[in-house]
Amino acid sequence: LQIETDLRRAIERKELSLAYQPIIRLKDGELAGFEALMRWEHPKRGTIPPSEFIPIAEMSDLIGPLGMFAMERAVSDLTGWQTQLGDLPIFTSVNLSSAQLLNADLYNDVRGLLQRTQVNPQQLKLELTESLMMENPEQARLVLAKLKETGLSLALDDFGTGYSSLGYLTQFPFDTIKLDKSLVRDATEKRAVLLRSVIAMARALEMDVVAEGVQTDEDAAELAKMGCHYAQSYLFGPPAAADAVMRLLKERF
Ligand code: G
Ligand code: G
Ligand code: MN
Ligand code: NA
Repeated sequence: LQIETDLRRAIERKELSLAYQPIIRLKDGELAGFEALMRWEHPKRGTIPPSEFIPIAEMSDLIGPLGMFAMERAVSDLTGWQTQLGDLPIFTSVNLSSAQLLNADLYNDVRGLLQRTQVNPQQLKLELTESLMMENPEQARLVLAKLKETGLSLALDDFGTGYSSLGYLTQFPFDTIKLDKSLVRDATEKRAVLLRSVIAMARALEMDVVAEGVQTDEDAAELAKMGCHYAQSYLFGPPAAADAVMRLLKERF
């Protein structure tokens, strides 16, 4: 596959970058952190979205190096911001493919990165969708537990979509759930009942809740009333490059 060959070279050719989307604390509207989203600027084909290249990486041996690139870049950007501005009360959330959980090196790679950079692990979250987690739940549980021992936290992404099951909330050591935008938008009365219940359940399990794709200030206020901790959506800001984030942080802190 040509695109696989191209992807293989993309890291060393510096065609990959991260875009950071703000995550807002609903209680006070303060910036709480960012989700790091990978971007690929292909020299001939222009910007290729992760929905196209992540599955290709997952089907080859590329997801490991790509995933570590994301984590390393996220940590170095965070370190860079804090070198300029001092310690910041923010976290960065990096996507981890469940295919990476099958990689025996993952835990050592992550631990090595944390030790090498001395980044505060409490400022790092890894977010996973469950799509491949159930292929080998024992392995997934084991690796996630070891990752948590390093002090970072784990978020269950895309909650409320086809794959997710309530069972995941107790079977795996997640600290946070991210409500998928399909569940959050167009909050009809019935959906509000559902949202309120899911948020209450998560809180009872001592998990933080992030609502994705919140469309209006009214919906944000409603979610805050329901006890939802955080929101991430275009309403609060699009994904932005690391240097733009630096300017944003300078204004806020
Ligand atoms: O960036 P965009 O808004 O198109 O994100 C689409 C999806 O791509 C995200 O929901 C996320 O699950 C996935 N994605 C983005 N960046 C990464 C990454 O670094 N690693 C993995 N595994 N998935 C990513
Ligand atoms: O990892 P995850 O699949 O949750 O990634 C979030 C995706 O949702 C990214 O592709 C991001 O660009 C997108 N996104 C972020 N905010 C909004 C929003 O307000 N509306 C919609 N439709 N998509 C959003
Ligand atoms: Mn995500
Ligand atoms: Na999501």
